[in-house]
Amino acid sequence: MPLSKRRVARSTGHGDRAKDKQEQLEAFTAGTTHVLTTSQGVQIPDNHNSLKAGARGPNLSEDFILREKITHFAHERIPERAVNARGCAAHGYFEVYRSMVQYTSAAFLQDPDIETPVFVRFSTLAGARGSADTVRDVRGFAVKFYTPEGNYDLVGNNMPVFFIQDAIKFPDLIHALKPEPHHDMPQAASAHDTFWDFASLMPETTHMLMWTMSDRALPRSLRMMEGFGVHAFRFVNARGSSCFVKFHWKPKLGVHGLAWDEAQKIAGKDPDFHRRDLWDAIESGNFPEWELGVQIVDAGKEDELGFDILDPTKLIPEAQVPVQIIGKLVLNRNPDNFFAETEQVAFHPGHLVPGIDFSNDPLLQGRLLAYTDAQLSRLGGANFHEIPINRSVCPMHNFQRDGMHRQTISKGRAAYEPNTLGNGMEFRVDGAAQGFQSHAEPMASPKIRGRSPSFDDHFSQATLFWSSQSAAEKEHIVAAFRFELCKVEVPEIRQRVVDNLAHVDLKLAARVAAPLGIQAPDPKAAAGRLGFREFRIPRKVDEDPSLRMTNQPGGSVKTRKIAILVADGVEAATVRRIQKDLSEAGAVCKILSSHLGTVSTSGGRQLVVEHTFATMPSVMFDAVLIPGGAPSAAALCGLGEAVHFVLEAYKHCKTICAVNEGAQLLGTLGFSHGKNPDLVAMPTPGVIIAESRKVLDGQVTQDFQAAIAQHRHWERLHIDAIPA
Ligand code: HDE
Repeated sequence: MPLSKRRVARSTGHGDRAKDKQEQLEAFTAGTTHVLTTSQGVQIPDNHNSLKAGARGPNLSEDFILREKITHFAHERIPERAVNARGCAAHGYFEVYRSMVQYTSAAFLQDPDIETPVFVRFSTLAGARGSADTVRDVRGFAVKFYTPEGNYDLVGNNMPVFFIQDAIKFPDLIHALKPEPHHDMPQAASAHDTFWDFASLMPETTHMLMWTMSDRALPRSLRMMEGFGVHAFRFVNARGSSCFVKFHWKPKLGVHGLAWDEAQKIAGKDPDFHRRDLWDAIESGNFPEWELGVQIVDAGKEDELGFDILDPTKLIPEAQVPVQIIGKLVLNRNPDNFFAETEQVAFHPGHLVPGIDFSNDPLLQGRLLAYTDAQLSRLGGANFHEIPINRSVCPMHNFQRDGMHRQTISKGRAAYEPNTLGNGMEFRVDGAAQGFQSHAEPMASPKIRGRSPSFDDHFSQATLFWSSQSAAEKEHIVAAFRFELCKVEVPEIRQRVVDNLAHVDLKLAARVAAPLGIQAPDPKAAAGRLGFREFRIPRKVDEDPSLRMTNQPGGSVKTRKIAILVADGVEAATVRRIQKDLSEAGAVCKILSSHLGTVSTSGGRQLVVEHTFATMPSVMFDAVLIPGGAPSAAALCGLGEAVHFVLEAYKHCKTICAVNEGAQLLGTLGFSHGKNPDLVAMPTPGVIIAESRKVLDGQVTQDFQAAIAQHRHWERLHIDAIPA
């Protein structure tokens, strides 16, 4: 794997140059060997037979080789994370584009020539470790920066807001969301009574519900989703001046979602869809990239935002405070071992470095309690910072000692400070100006168990999100609410949800309510029932284009997957031309047929088939090419799985290109083809019907690429009528 050629962040001070993270991990990495030994290093003579009293006799308890092997096996599992259990991760680096010295003293944000090693773990929130990747859910986006001043963790999500405002509600939220406790169903899904019961009684969830019911909850790829720090944090510069900062990760490949029907089918066909996609992209050298953006709000200016910056159910609209792009994250190496790295990595929003500090966001403050506890119970003791993936690359000195699984052999007799016996004053605390300085925010308020009235507006940003969506995205949100609520058995819960939604937008609520067998939505009933104030802070912006996923600039075919459907008699020249053009543009083309092996082309050659329709259905691809060749087209038209492939791709609004006779396969959709006047003409976005001579002069691939770069053609009509 290419090692970065540039300078890697290394430790400063103490004369103890730390290795970069990869070198550090290599010191703990073992390959396989042909000589088997016990864990004590004793060679094993026979790994197939246990020790017995005679060939047919009982086992002997002195068989320490058997006992060690079985005992270790019985202890191989650790508790999964209470939330965000399903995850995958990768190594990479971060580099800042320009010094941020004006705002923060954080060393890794100063020098554009320095690459800081990172380990990034993506996850779903609700599902268990073995659940499917493409469920409707928020995604975790946790980044560990191994900086020269210690580890900094930015433990965020792919949505900029959260369900609740105060940490004290987190266990309630998660208990409602997780499978119901009496029968442990459903897995990794919010579409059940307890979740919507809770949500309908907590109007502060409304803004986040709009996000989770949108296509943001169905990323096409982890490489194509944004990340957010969610809370306001503080930057603090060397002079001690502080400003608020919100963090954003912007994917270079754009932000794209799956169709809901597609996501559900993928969950069955390939539950590892997202982790496989990430792994394959990195293995093939298509390193995923994100840019780091910050929204900076000067101290004292936060009151001008129009909402409380400490409220984690609010975002700062980009139309109000633009995002400044300050650096780049590249993931360029897959882990060597899932358990050792991805499972044992321990994130904590309290892993800070000098120059970055917390805000008083009550959700963030509550998180600070939780993460160490989570690691203690998952990783079995207080020394989890010594696990290789969690070690800092800078030296670490303190007098914490001993405990389960301690690795470090600490020399000397003094395990306290101050001391004169531990090598003189080696462990003395340096002057007060060094090390992590908490921002000296003045505090003078009475203790109160309560919430600021500035947190009371639960709907205006939900309305902002709704108003900012394209027509197609609005359709998807309505359909998602309907899907979830049709699964809710208790009608009163369905009613409460739509009554709440009426505070977001009456038309939205009415459309959601239509198939639910309940009364028309009534905003007054919601307010009366829950006793919330019908309170809205006037918004400074009514729409924010950055909140929608469609119509964003910069789409590309890079790493997009294109299926080429073939049978005997396929016309190969167009296949080769389109394959070449698309591959040069960075797309991945695969030849599919009903069987593996080869098909014969119209020119009498053999074309290698890479996948079958059964093992790689259309939901695994972004676009479809149906080449010409009369025998091939006729064979595909007579093959149910090929016809279904095309119908399903059409239903999921994917780009389809049919050449010459290949267009016959579109017959069931009602398209016309020049040579077949019986078919009904119905031009539709993202469907290209072409003649082979135009393919060979390059025009078709240009159109095909432009259509694929649009991701999906959500505006396509009549898709509900497609039986796929
Ligand atoms: Fe977490 N969260 N969380 N969370 N969270 C955990 O920590 C918790 C919250 C997030 O890939 C746990 O090590 C509380 C917001 C991510 O390893 C646990 C509260 C955001 C991950 C925990 C929150 C997150 C976690 C489970 C409310 C987005 C996965 C195991 C006060 C900004 C990290 C663990 C990884 C994991 C607690 C709310 C993000 C139990 C109490 C808001 C990405 O400690």
